[in-house]
Amino acid sequence: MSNAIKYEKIGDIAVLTAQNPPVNALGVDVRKGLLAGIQQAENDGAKAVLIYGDGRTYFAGADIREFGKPMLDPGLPDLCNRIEASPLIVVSSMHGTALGGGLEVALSSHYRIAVPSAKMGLPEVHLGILPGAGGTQRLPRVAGTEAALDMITSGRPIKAGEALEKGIIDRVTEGEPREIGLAYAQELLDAGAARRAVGDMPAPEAIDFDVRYETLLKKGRGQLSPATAMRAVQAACEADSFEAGIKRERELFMELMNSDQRLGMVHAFFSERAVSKLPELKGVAPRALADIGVIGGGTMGAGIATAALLSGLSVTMLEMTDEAATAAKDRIAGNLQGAVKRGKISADQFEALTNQSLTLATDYTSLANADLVVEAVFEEMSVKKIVFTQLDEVCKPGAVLATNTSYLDVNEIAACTKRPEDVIGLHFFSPAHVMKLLEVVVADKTSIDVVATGFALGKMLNKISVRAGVCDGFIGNRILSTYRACADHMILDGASPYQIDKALTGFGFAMGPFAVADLAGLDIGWASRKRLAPTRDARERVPSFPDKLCEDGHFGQKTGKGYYVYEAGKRGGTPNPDVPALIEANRAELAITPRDFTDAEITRRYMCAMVNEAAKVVGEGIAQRPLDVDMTLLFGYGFPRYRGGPLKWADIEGLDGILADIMAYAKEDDYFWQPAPLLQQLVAEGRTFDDLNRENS
Ligand code: 3H9
Repeated sequence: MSNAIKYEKIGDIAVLTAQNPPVNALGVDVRKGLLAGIQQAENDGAKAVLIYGDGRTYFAGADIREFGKPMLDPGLPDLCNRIEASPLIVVSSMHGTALGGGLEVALSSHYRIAVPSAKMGLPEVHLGILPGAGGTQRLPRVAGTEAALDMITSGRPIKAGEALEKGIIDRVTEGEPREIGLAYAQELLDAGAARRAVGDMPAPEAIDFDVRYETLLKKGRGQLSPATAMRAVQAACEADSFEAGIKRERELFMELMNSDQRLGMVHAFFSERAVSKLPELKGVAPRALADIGVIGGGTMGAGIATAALLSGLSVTMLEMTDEAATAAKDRIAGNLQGAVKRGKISADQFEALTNQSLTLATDYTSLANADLVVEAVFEEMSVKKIVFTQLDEVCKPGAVLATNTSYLDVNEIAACTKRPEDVIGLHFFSPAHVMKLLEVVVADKTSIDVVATGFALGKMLNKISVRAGVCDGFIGNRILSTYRACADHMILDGASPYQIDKALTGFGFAMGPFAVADLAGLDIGWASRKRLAPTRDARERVPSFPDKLCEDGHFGQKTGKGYYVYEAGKRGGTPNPDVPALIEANRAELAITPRDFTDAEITRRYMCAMVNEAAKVVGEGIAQRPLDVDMTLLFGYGFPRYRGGPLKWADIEGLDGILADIMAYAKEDDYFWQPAPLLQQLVAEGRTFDDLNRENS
């Protein structure tokens, strides 16, 4: 028997206990142990088998680290079939998270019981695959086609109570999984209950699968796993036999397992967890966080305050005047009302958060007791310096002083205080109570426990926190300005903003760069261009059409007009008919004869620009690892998760081809297309960005 499964016989019941912390993943040792355990139970004369997990959970699924490696016997599908075929009564008792292969083992058992807090689901689509151990065949047989499709294509787990209602489990009982499982198994034996194999149940009812397939593909913006998983459920309904359905599931599973999308999504799964685990923070205790100050109650400050309140922190909101403070409170209350609507907080909690946890202030001395203050005032160095000078005067020793700047030099801000070691950048993304990304910007003198505190705050606020070094735009906005510049160059040379947006949503981005610019506000880029103008290299190609839009007062969605025209009450916009003339005028000024671009060329150039700048960001140490860039783009910039991030995409695409294209583009513009030294080095050494991830995690 393997160490991962403990075998005992208690009366007529053989007990198989999974002992594979932290989540009892179904790695090869667990699979071997389960197989041997079933065999031994049958040899020992047991009448029933109980399967449950030690520690925090029943099996949380197949061991994702085994993906892409040669499959070691016994495979999970065979194991599930073997469990189901056992002549003994097999009972699974679930707690924690019975996910993926875990739920598939439970569905192969003949009876299922769970504690009320247990959650269960088939989240495989989020890893770019589909349930591959009978889940697409067995779940619709117990829950019906629609319920199964919903769970399988969304990957959303459900609670035990709902699983009971849907017929996925037989009983929900308070208690320890071992005790309730043993009692249930004994009760079944005492009642002379029959073995009950889900595979023997009738096939579920068919629906119009072709229509559903198209809907799923469209909804997934090119993500294949939900639509392909649906085809496997279709086989459960339409195949000649259960075995034929399982065979079809296997074919589709292998198709996805061998896809680039699986590589991208598994990279995203592990990177999401690795990103905040910095080697330098091991053993460093963060400073205490209970009271937070926020300066500035505009959209950003109100969003940060909302996120802090929702995570249980007390917030003092500092504004310039009573009226501005009241407006800030209204914004926060509006955000919190959204949380009430979504069922995240109750009406009573809303009252407590807005009237007890939130304090309004117009005087800096109100921040004297704050453990951390984050400013979200106007993006202008002189304004930031005034704020930090005042904070330096009033804040208690040890308070963390944070700036939410998106571009400015955090070293310069820190230098205007007498405690630069306490100063850090916390770059939130708008709306800050919704967007998952937080860039923790570490300045030259920031002390390590302040960095740890930045990450601790990110965790409390349920953010994906990424460490960034100081440079113009840090990780995300620096890369954004490069790929946006590439898009602008393509427009000067003949493409339209609408073709570019379409090509990039076709690639899987949530929005194209021009729709994003309209959403963020065109004035932001305008201010940044003006700021950089004095130091700009004469060789840089800078278009004038974006400035013209701003000069005419068109800042995007907030003014109703930008690259698109927005009508009140309507989602999205339609192309602004004034924009082509602005672009043509700009081309005429520069004596450019426009040419045609294919969508493929647009995407390739855009991605090459993104990867090249990302490689510079890693090479210069602004991001410590390629995965930090990938998570920044995924959680803050709408990069398609199924592609893993720009540097994972680059690895999959082939770094040598990308470098060759950059060199070819450099023949037209050798200032913009300067190849990143790190990219050149990796190509020369035949290594990948993922090699760097492995070396630095
Ligand atoms: C599948 O089952 C395929 C089958 O249909 C067919 C096969 C033929 N494997 O998230 P946490 C690690 S696909 C390996 O921080 P939490 C995780 O990386 C699978 N490792 O904890 C982390 O490691 P580290 C379907 C795994 O409490 C540590 O465990 N199942 C796996 O916040 C703790 O994880 C899923 O997709 C795994 N399956 O959340 C479930 N799971 O400490 C994926 C976790 O080194 N897992 N690890 O960073 C989850 O959703 C969450 O981990 C879970 C716990 C909710 C379970």
